[in-house]
Amino acid sequence: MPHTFTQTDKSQALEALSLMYLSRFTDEKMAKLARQNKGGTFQLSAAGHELIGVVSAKHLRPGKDWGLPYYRDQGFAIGLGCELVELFGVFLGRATKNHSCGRMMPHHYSHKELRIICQSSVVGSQLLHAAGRALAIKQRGMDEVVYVSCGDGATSEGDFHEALNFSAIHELPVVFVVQNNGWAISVPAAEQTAGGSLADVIRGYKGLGYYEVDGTDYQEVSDAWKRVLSKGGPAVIMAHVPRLAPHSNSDDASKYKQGDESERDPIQRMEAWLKEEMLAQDSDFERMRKEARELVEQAAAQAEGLPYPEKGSSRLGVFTKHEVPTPLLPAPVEGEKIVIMDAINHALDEEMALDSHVVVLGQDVARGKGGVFGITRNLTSKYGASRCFNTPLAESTIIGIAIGMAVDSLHKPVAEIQFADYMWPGVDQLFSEAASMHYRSNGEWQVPIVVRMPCGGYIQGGPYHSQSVEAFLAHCPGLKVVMPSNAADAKGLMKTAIRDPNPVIFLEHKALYRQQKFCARPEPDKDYLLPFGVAHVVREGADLTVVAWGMMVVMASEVADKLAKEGISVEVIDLRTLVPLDTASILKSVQKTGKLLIAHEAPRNCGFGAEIAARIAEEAFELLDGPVRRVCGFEAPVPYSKPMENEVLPQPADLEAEIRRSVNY
Ligand SMILES: Cc1ncc(C[n+]2csc(CCOP(=O)(O)OP(=O)(O)O)c2C)c(N)n1
Repeated sequence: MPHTFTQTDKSQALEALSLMYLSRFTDEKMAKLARQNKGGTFQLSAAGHELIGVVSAKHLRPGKDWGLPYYRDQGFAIGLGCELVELFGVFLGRATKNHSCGRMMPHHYSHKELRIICQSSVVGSQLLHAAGRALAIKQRGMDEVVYVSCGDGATSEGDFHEALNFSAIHELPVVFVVQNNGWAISVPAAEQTAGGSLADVIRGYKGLGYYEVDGTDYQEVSDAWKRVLSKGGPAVIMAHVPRLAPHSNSDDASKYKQGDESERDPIQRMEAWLKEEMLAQDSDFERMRKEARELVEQAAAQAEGLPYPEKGSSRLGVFTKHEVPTPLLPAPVEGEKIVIMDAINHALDEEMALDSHVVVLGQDVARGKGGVFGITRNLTSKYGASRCFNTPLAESTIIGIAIGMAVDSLHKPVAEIQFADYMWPGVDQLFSEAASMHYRSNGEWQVPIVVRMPCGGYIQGGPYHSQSVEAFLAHCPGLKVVMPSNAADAKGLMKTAIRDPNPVIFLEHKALYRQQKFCARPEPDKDYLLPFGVAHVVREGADLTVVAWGMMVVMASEVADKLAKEGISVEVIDLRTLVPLDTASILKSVQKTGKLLIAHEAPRNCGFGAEIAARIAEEAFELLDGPVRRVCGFEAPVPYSKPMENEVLPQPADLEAEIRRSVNY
């Protein structure tokens, strides 16, 4: 017995089918273009996934709600309003306004006006961005929803579970759609998930809605969406779909997959259902298919006519340009001195007072505790629980949530990683996501986050509370890396970091947090900003240049003071920021002294000193009167026992010996 459908129901269903045709024919056309060698080489077909994507898109408000569709979610992209000509343009590597302008492989969607947040190739990482975006929405009381999709394979990633957990804790307006085709390339569900189903695991997250649907059934999917939206809060829609094509056009599914899934083709099922309900007939489908094919052909032809991205453009857009306004204020020379930990706390406090979008997050950062070093103390009581909040003990969550909050370019999350040694679970979010999103999206999206990391040794922290990680961070394009050595710089650099539209890593040496002798300084006022990329000549000298950062600045200054009494004149340069690097100041100094020594705490092998040495050798070989030398940590984890720690980390005596050796060369 046919149901009763309104005219709107009918036109919505027919529109969904038209969009599904567009997606299917786009796939077919792309496959053909790839064979014809027209510039597109890589394709991930969405065949089988069209209905779940299209129907999901039709439940969102384009430009208001947020979308994070994964690579097989072409139906969603087309359904939300992405232009076919741009999808073909990306496929052919041509210049397009949205979707990366040739930087990403096809099917990695990014569209600022449609609020499709730039997608990477890392499966599952976008799920935390969705949760972060939903948190920002909820905190601001906005009537917006976040949609995020992934495959069933991606549900094995930790980020999937971290995102569900975080969304359930905060009851966020986010819908996770798992497009479950039973395969992750060649790995079947049984080898992916214990028992083959995550239903019980997901239901275990209290407060999270769970809806399991046949993702090829128009009514089931529509009903699930209606229930999800009317209930509000976080939900998972587990949609079972077929994968009608191989994983990609470089995959041969016959090597691992038997059987034919065509009877589950969502397009055929949709046509059959429309006929059964007497909403359409064969002649309608023929007409709609013809129209869709024409649109696809037109778009492909138009895309073939698009130019390639401009010559030289591949080197542009790693960072968003940002300059600290001039004139710069000088640091005060008089006044009550503060230590580095106070300076950072005051910088956070002042920036939070100035801009309600500045938020602080991390493990233990909230309330009276204020982080294990007390840097964020008092910020919750002053600015409220939504401005300084604890996260679960999960570094990927901390950085992923910060990214999701920041992408509206309004929020300025300042995330704390409790110890730099524990950044590694969050490094995927940092390196694969935050660092490159601006570049990948051709400047469409920015990630203005600050990630604070207490680091360094000399406090008997042992192998997991002593590491110096700056070289790893500086190696990743798209991250700025800052490390102050005194309180005035710490305040000025932190305020600049918060105002910078790029991801900034703020390294804080634990052993200097309360150091008085060198590090305590009169406190600069609230307008004091220090630009990045400007090294500071801590003391002038004529015989040798020592380049250092963090603890080594303090140590080098003390050793230089001692040697000055013997008439050895050492110039000490504090880099303050490693990225950007002030090579000019080093060159200027070496021009005067002819000798360069680089001091760092991290192990010598591939340390940041190697980079400086290489640059000076390349650019200023003629200025040198001797070899560029390094005083570094030994290539070992930093041991706990004090005598052992002393052997691994550079000591004043090591610095002194190397300075003497270089000066006497
Ligand atoms: C973190 C990560 N590991 C490995 C890959 C390589 N890879 C790309 S797609 C894919 C399979 C993903 O399967 P699933 O999530 O089920 O989505 P489907 O392709 O089936 O739609 C893999 C392993 C990747 N992109 N990211």
